[in-house]
Amino acid sequence: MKDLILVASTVLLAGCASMVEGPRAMATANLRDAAGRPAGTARLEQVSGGVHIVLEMTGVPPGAHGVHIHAVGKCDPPGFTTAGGHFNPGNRQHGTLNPQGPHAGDLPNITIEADGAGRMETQTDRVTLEDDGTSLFDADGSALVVHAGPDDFTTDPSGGSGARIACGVLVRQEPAAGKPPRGSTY
Ligand SMILES: [Cu+2]
Repeated sequence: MKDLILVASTVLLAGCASMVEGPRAMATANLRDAAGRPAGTARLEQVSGGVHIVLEMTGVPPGAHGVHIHAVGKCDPPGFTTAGGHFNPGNRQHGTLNPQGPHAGDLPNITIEADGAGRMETQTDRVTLEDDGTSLFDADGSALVVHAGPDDFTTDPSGGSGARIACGVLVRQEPAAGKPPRGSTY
């Protein structure tokens, strides 16, 4: 039994050692609706091969809603036009189904259930949280915007997704020293 415990703890230690990496760039956005009420939170994390994004919303009309990263880190209600157009350093057209697309900031729709809550999780290799040409932390920052209707992933410039109903400025989060990576249980 003692041997078994020794083996088990050795395996655990090896597991920990393999998870020790440099701090990963992280960001969050606290979204508010046009009336200024909290509407949800987005968490972004730089991972190998892209940026992992989790968007959780509450108090939003049910149905599918377009979600994009917009080019300017400003969310002035009620129209949120200060967030600018879609984040598009590659000067493409809108839409992952558009042959001339997509914008770097194009993301999947979020589906909101009857209770007004919804969750969208995705990963994109078209943006980074690092210091490079596709960084979301460029000179004027970036914002996450949710629209009134679904994005058709084709129609330039915003997929026919209608008015902007929620917006959150992306804010850098410094990973706490020694904080275990996402998904770790200890
Ligand atoms: Cu948009």
